[in-house]
Amino acid sequence: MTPRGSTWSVFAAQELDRNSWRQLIRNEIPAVVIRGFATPEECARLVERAQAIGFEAYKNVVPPIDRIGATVFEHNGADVSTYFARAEQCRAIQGEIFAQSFSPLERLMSRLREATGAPVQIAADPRRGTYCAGLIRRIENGTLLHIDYAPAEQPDWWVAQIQVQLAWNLYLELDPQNPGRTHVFNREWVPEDEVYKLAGTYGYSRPVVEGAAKYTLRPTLGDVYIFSTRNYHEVDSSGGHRTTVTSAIGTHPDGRIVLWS
Ligand SMILES: O=C(O)CCC(=O)C(=O)O
Ligand SMILES: [Fe+2]
Repeated sequence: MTPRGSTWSVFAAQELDRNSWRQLIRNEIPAVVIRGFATPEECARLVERAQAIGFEAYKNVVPPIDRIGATVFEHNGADVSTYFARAEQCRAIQGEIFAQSFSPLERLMSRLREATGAPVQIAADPRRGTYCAGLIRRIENGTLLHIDYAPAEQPDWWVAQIQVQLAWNLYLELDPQNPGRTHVFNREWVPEDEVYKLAGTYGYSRPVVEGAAKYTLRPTLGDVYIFSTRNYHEVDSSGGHRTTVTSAIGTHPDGRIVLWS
């Protein structure tokens, strides 16, 4: 049953093509999927290479999340130039890992070009430098209920110009019994929601999604899921390792699609 007020016409991820992309951008569907994006061997190889380099924990995040890469999230506020210095190092590390396995980032960008016909680029601020896109991440203890939306969280950054913000996640390593589901609510962040923000955390309190329709994604190995991260969402704890490659995707007003982490 479709709860009242839902803007989604279906509660399943649609295979990526020009039509599903347009529907996703308009928040008419909860997610798109690219099945068979990577082989189990490619996934295992990338995880092995990432593990050899070593994960680090996000700063000040509870429950803990491990990652390889730089995030704008960890440099919110005045810390913009530190991010761009880190982004450069992270591109080098990422280049090394991808060279020894495969580049999900290049593959994703070409799939988006094919599907949308739009130019797809790594986000670059003409004044400050190029963003890093493509985090390798382990969310194993779940997340708080949250959004990822630059106009709300990084209003002074170049990426805050984007209109729609999405995320792609390629699931590289999952516990088959308990892969850690992702719940996406049909409820977009608005500025008035800041009263629901849980002080000192990145999370929001439950009442913000009261009455909202929910789509639940049970991740599958080697598949990419893309959803709008302006919609409130949360991840369950998983039974074992839960490793992804991920970045933000934004639609720029000039028609470009840009990626960053
Ligand atoms: O790992 C996932 O399934 C989604 C994580 C998340 O919150 C995001 O990609 O924005
Ligand atoms: Fe998120």
